[in-house]
Amino acid sequence: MLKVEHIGIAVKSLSASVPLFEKLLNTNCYKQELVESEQVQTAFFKSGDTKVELLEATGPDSAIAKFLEKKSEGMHHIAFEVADIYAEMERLKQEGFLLLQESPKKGADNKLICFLHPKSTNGVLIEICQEIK
Ligand code: CMX
Repeated sequence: MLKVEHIGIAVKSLSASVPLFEKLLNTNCYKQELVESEQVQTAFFKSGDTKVELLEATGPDSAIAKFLEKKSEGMHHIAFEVADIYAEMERLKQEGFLLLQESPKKGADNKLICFLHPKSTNGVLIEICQEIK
């Protein structure tokens, strides 16, 4: 895997958390994006070579709504950039990790993404992602 592409943080309210993270990181949110398929509104910040993604649920069936119900606000996932998501998914499958998608899906920030179930990764939700060229 090439690098930590972003860290996802579940929040109850972007309108409250965006200003807080702007203060914390001392940089402006550079993009907000709705990902309808995931029922999330996202807000992105740059931190050096990586990013922070804040995630607010837009519907009750969103993974973020369920996460907030069970665990409250906090770190939701770590996303690693990969050079070839198809090859990496195959490798991870062969290694016994539990992939949540059979094939990559379109995520925020112009990426193909795939998640690994936290039960197979020591309780941490892992995303792998590759920029769509
Ligand atoms: N990190 C760590 N553990 C998590 C987790 C997370 N983000 N989300 C759920 N879990 C844990 C639950 O607490 C639960 O643990 P226990 O069994 O110990 O109570 C377990 O995983 C539940 O697993 P489940 O019953 O199979 O499924 P859930 O309905 O809770 O869904 C998951 C969990 C990871 C399968 C689901 O959230 C998912 O498919 N996530 C991928 C998609 C996603 O997260 N989209 C939002 C972000 C999109 C974006 O970045 O743009």
